[in-house]
Amino acid sequence: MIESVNGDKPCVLLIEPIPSWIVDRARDEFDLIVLPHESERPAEFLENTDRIRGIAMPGFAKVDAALMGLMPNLEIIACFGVGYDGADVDYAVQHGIAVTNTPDVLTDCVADLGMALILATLRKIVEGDRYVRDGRWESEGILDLSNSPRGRCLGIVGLGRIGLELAKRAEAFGMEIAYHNRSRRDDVSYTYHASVTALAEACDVMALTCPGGEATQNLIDAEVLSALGPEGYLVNIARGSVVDEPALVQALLERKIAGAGLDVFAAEPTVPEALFTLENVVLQPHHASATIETRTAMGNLTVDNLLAHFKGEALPNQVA
Ligand code: 8YV
Repeated sequence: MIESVNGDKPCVLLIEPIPSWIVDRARDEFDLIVLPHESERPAEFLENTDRIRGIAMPGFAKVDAALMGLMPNLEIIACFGVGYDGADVDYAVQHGIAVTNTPDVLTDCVADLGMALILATLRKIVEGDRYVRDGRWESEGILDLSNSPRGRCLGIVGLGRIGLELAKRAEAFGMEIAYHNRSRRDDVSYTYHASVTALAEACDVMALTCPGGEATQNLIDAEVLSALGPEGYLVNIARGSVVDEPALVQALLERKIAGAGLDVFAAEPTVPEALFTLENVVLQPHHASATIETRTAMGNLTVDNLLAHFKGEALPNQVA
């Protein structure tokens, strides 16, 4: 929807979904153009693109060179999320457009959901819930036994802020921690593996907490999944793009891995239908940061970054 033109305030394109109360706050501060994610760009929008000086967007929304090219006066892209892989950062840098994100405020909630997915898959929590609701406990007796996280190795791909918090939670459940990063960290004592395949061979549960984007596209492929093996679980709270999704579906269908907990997918909100019938898969609708508290903090930080820019102040969270 194109809102009223208010010449006094900087014009900002806001790409949904962003919580309504954050949109309200943004409306107080900016002359807003609000568009749903992936919507057709209406003619009315195209007539107004030269007014746009800022964009507020979920980090995964596609803001490519073609879209930015329609906005000759664009100065800043404020991503609502820690990831900013949806924005063409190279184009932004070349054109002097600043890029910001919302780190830290979501770390705990994302790590919480990562741990929840580890527990949900290993302990068959969702499967058990379905078993009770379907009356199978009464008709078929006890559910198959589940697996304890205790003593199992969690292999973290991308030991950054979220990975470290996930490691802390997993340690509290008695898990050993190993990780893969581009280089070894000297501030942790966790076991380092120089490749994802070596990590997959060594761990029982592989959790993805690395950034999306070209550098990690299809990092987890058929070879890595086969190294994870029939007793291994995959948990993805990073980006769908990090996993070769057809290879993952095949590995799950053929029981080449034991199960998966997935919050993110290659073509959200479309999820491969083959996964819907699998008992050993727990699915979430990209919900890791989706608490009222965290999304509010993320939204406020997004607006704060835009405000700082338009006031000529240092940006709280500039990434490019
Ligand atoms: C959000 C995210 O789901 O931080 C990220 O990179 O993917 C998430 O926190 C998203 O940005 C909000 O829609």
